[in-house]
Amino acid sequence: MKKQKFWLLLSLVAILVLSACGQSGKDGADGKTDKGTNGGSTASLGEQVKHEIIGIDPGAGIMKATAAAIEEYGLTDWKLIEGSGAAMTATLNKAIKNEDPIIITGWTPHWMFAKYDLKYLDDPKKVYGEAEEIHTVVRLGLKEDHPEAYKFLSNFKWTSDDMGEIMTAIQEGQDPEAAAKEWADSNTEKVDAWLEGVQPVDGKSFKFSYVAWDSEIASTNLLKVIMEDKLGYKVDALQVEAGPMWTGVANGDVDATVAAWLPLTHADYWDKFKDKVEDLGANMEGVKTGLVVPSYVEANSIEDLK
Ligand code: PBE
Repeated sequence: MKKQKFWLLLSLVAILVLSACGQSGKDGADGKTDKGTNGGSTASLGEQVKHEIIGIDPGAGIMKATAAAIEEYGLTDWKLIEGSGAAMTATLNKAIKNEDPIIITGWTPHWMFAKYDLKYLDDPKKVYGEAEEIHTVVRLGLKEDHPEAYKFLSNFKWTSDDMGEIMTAIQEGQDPEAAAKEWADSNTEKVDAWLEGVQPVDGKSFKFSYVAWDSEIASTNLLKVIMEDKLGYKVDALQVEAGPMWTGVANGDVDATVAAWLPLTHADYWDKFKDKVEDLGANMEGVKTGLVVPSYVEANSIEDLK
């Protein structure tokens, strides 16, 4: 009888110990307690984000660059998820609220760098290029047909801080045109410099093409309100995908775009259309694209994703 009790007790202890081990093993594996914020995490960053990079619209140059990065850094398990700029920032916002790891395709200027604590992953192979700029690209014949707009667009040049002010106002809920108007009203010195020597017109029509990237929503709306309020144009801002944005200018349906990222991001479009458009040069310098993560994510380089 005594012997039986001993064995019963021993097996009870064994069951308790085993189930406790099983429990802690589970915690480590299901990823719920692993935020990838510090050591001690068992799941790799890749496992935690299911080897997904959150991308944007498929026509964006950054999607092509990211496909090249996956190839060049040997990230064979990784997938690039298509979506849109708005879907990407919504996913980012949710991840940051939960302090979950996430990897997105990002770019500067963008309001997300002011709102969240983010970092670019280093790109030692320079897959995302180096000195990137945003160019103003116009249709052939614009100088003859719209000399005033041509001159104004040739003068247009601003900084990422300028653009950031409009982007942030829009992100905080202001209507894009209203945010652009407010910026133009409080930056008259800059606006007047772009308008120098440009004669107003009498209700001529003008068409921009752009993509619904937050940066381009800001720039295109700014030019629309200035050309309408100060120069008397009737401006149409056509929101399309990146391919049609370039095609429209190349075939003359559209007068101009201020959303051409060169030399790298839109290199494909440029190679295809360079003989059918006129490049008025950079309207902004020092812009950037790449893979971006919240700063609490441990990785610092694209190479760390392998
Ligand atoms: N972007 C913003 C665009 C250009 C502007 C970086 C998302 C692109 O990748 O084509």
